[in-house]
Formats: sequence, C-alpha cells, structure tokens
Amino acid sequence: MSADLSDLESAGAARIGGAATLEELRAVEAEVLGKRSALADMTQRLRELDGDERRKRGQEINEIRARLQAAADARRTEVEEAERSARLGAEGMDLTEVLPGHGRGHLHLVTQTQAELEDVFLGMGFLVAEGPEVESDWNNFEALNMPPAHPARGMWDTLYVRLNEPESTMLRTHTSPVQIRVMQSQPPPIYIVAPGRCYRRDTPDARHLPTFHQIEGLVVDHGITFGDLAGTIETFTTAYFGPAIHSRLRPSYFPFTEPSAEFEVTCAVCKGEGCRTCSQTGWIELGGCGMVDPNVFTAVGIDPEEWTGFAFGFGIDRCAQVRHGIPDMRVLTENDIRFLEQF
Ligand code: 2U9
Repeated sequence: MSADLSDLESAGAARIGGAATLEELRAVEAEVLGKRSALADMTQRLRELDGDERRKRGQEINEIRARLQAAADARRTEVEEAERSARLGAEGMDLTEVLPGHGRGHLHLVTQTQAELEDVFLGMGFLVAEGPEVESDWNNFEALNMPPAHPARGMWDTLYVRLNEPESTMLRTHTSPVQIRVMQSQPPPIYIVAPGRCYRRDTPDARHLPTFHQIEGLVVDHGITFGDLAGTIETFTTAYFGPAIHSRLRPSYFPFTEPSAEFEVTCAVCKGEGCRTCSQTGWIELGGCGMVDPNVFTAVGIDPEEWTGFAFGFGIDRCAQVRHGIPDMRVLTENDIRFLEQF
C-alpha cells in the first residue's frame, strides 16, 4: 500500500478511536468517510490513473474504507455503552440507604432487648413460642383461672375487638394465652418463653405504655419447686443485667399462680445503695411469678397430681428502661431519631 493511503488510514483510525461522544463520532465519521473526506477525494481522483494501477488503488481505498467503517461501528457500540452506564449511574436511586449494616439504621431498642432476652433464655434451655395478638376470652382469661365476671379480671383493662359474641374476642392483655396454646398442643415437659406485644386500655405515663412488650416463661415438669423458680429468676437477672444485679421475691397475688410473688432486681442506678429512682429501697420491681395454679393445669388437660410448674412474666420495655436508666418510657414510641440513635 502506498504511504499516503497508509497515513490516511492510521490518521482516520486515531480520530475514530478518540471520539468520546456519539455526537463527536458522527462528526468524525463524516470527516473521515463522508463525501468531503480525503478518502472520497482520492476515489474521485482514481479516474486520473489508468488500467491496472487504477484497479489496484481502487481496491486498496475500498479496503481502507471498509476497515475504517468497521472501526467506527465498533467505537459507536463502545460509546453507547459508556453513555448508558453513565446515565444509569446518574439516574439510579440508592435503595440501600436504610438497610442495617451500611452504617445507617438499626433495630429499635425494644427489638434489641427482646432478642437479647430470648438469647439468655435459649442459653438456659428454654424454647421461644409465639402466638396471635388477637385472642379469645377463654385463652386470655378463662383458662387462666378467671371465669367470666371474676373480679381479678379488673387487674387488666381490656381492649375488646368487635368480632363474634360481645367481649369474646380481645387484644391479648399478656402473653399467657401463648402458654395455654402450647400446653394444649404438646405434653410436658415444657420449658418455653413467650415474648410479644400486648395491649391494655391504659393511659401512658413514665412507667406504663398501653401497647407494650412482655416476655413470660413457663416450666412444667416432674418435681418442679419454688426453689427452681427463684434460681431461674436469679440466673436470668445476672445474665442480662450483669453480676452486680441480684433478685428477690416478695409475696403477691395472681389468679393463675399459687403461691405468687413479685420479683425485684437491684436498682441499676445506685447499685442497691438507695436513690430517687428506687425510692431509697435499693430495689426495682420488674415482674411477677409463681407456681402454676392446679386449676390452670386442669383447664388444659394436664394432671396436677403428676406435674408441677412455675411461670413468670415481665415487661421487655420496662427491662430496657431499668437497664439503660430511661426516665420516661414514652420515648420508646415517639420515634425521635436523637433518642433511637443512642442504642
Ligand atoms: C400460664 C400460667 C401462669 C405468668 C405470670 C406474672 C406473674 C406477672 C406481669 C408483670 C408485669 C406482666 O409485664 S407485666 O405486666 N406478669 O406478674 N406473669 S405469673 O403466669 C402464667 C402464665 C401462663 C399458663
């Protein structure tokens, strides 16, 4: 090939390769391959040559045109792809923004507390059981030794649901119906905790929420005693709050346990010294517990002469409040990011 054609081809290929946008490429194509290009001019001048030389040079020009056209087509594909990715990058939405693990967003303190409590009880050999938040009167009250119109029902201000007979269906006031369902569906031995959301017709204040979270435990086995209950409460307390925190029991009353007790833990604020939070007692009330009443066993078809058991219950929100020293529980429902970000 003659030197002028070879220079023309390499110059044209360099121009095509350097085109950065589709618009630039269109202009370069017209300049290198168009009617007013040097290549077109050379084609015009072929007629000045004669015979064999004209044929040979004409063939070379055609080959160069074909190679430059192929180079231009290949470059177009590259530039189109680059422009498309740039456009997608610019227009794309970052949907990962609120996913945990990206440094932004995390589980709510109450959810974290529930998971930690479940871990503690799983470590002690309990299983986690769950049930519905809309419950029957029988599961929520009657099976728990509270027949209709029993005065103890007044301990729970109940939100009823307009379904079936009036006052037969409700938002559960505690997670105890989960234990009723478990006892009806499997024989002892039973070692379970039931965490979940509960509802009461209450006015919110610093220590109460009308929608709150509870975790209740139930053990049914041969020869279970009040000593097993006290030991379980103490083991859980030190595992969750740390070795400086202990528990104690005081006599109380619940319709579904006999005997019943309230359990208190060392005040986390003053470590038992006595302060305003614990009214100078050094103790904070956390929940209730007791030996399962034989009437409850009879209601679910478990023989109270053969089996004994204990149960306990406490608020998950209250647990988070005690451990983190939160003065007013209402912040747990307000979704103020300045509060939530601290945990
Ligand atoms: C069955 C039998 C017995 C669970 C118990 C308590 C005492 C208790 C409350 C404390 C504060 C819940 O968060 S709270 O409102 N709980 O005092 N709960 S004994 O007794 C049961 C449960 C299920 C079948």
